[in-house]
Amino acid sequence: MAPPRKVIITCAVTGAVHTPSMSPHLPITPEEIAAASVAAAEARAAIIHLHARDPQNGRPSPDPALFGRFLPRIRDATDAVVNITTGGGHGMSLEERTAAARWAEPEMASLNMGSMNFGLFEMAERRADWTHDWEPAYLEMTRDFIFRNTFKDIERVLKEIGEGCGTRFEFECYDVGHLYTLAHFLERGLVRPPLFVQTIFGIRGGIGAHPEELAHMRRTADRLFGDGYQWSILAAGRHQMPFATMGAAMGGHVRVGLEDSLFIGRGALATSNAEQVMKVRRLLEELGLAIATPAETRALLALKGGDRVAF
Ligand code: KMH
Ligand code: ZN
Repeated sequence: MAPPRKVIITCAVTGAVHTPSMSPHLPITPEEIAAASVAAAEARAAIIHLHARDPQNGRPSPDPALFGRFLPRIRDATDAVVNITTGGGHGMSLEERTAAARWAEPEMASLNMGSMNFGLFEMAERRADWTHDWEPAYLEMTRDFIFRNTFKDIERVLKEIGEGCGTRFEFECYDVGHLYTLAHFLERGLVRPPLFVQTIFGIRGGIGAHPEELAHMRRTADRLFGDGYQWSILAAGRHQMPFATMGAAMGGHVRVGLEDSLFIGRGALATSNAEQVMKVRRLLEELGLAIATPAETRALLALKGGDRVAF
């Protein structure tokens, strides 16, 4: 019998989409982000996708000094692959968004493959009580906000962080056009296989969380990248676990974490990132799949190794 396929679990522990009033379990301080990451890795997440937040008020922060307070702790306590955002938080400049990755030279960084609307304002409509004034303002401003990722921006990240730091990317593709943009950079020789393609469903402004879109993104990526890519799936909010399950059954890797959904079930907040990792792991194992270790993940994605980072 053939051995089971190895599935990479990425855990995105805090992000820049949710705000502190939405869940008491969202990691905020460097200590909380480090502890959440270590627990997620112990639950068998092979990749930890990281943003930082201002420890005083929980606002997304690009400050490399904050990353510097949790990255060494994660490195010392786990073998997980560290993946640093270059998407940052809404309203940050590209310079700010890339500062932490340029400083840390991680094995992986995210790279968002197109400019788009990225609406978070519906989350502001759903609640009246906020701990911090910045929270409703941050969500509301996305009615009139373009998440900027031009060809020039993408090329700059590829050069500065890819070529410059030996970092490889989680290519964040929120719609079909983003796959074609990635294919364009492949044709120009600015990215090389194996590509780690993170297909994202259910962001307001991106492709919807419908099974037919999952199949469409898969078919298009297959056509454009053939066997030169590893496919991963993330879906926002309540779609997180159903899409992880469907995507894994179709041959994909999965991403979970409180960046993408605050919930563990219908109406029930997840009490930790590790709880979501354990849940998706159970689902994968029930499907007869195996969980990729960090070493297997490094081999699948051709990463430089955890000993070749700058933090
Ligand atoms: N928040 C996710 C939908 C990034 O960090 O570059 C996408 C994301 C962006 O993870
Ligand atoms: Zn992110």
